[in-house]
Amino acid sequence: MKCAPDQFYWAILLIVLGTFIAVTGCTGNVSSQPTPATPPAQVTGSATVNIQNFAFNPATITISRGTTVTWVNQDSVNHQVLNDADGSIAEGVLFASDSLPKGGIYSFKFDTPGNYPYHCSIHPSMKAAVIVT
Ligand SMILES: [Cu+2]
Repeated sequence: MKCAPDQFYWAILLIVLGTFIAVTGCTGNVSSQPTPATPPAQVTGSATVNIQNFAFNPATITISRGTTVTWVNQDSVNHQVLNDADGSIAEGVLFASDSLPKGGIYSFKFDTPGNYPYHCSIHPSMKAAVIVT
């Protein structure tokens, strides 16, 4: 009778150990594999650039890739957003709005990191940039 409790505890201990080994044995293979480099989380947010007083506000906006930028024309004159010519990339090839009247909006989703200078084709002095990280 004195031995019974000890045997009981040993049995429990063996079951717990066995379960522990079984569980860690299964997951051990997974965790021992090299973890593939996970890309930065793709943020699918949104950002707004106001076009006001013949200027883009903010003039430089930094966003995560996957973010959609929406330009809103607050001026009473038309503006047109399009990417600058940059190396082999021609003006307006990456993104280009129509001529936006007051209240007009244009949205573009930036999926690739980089610097995207742009301007207003109607008023070339209006320059700004989107930086995608
Ligand atoms: Cu303009």
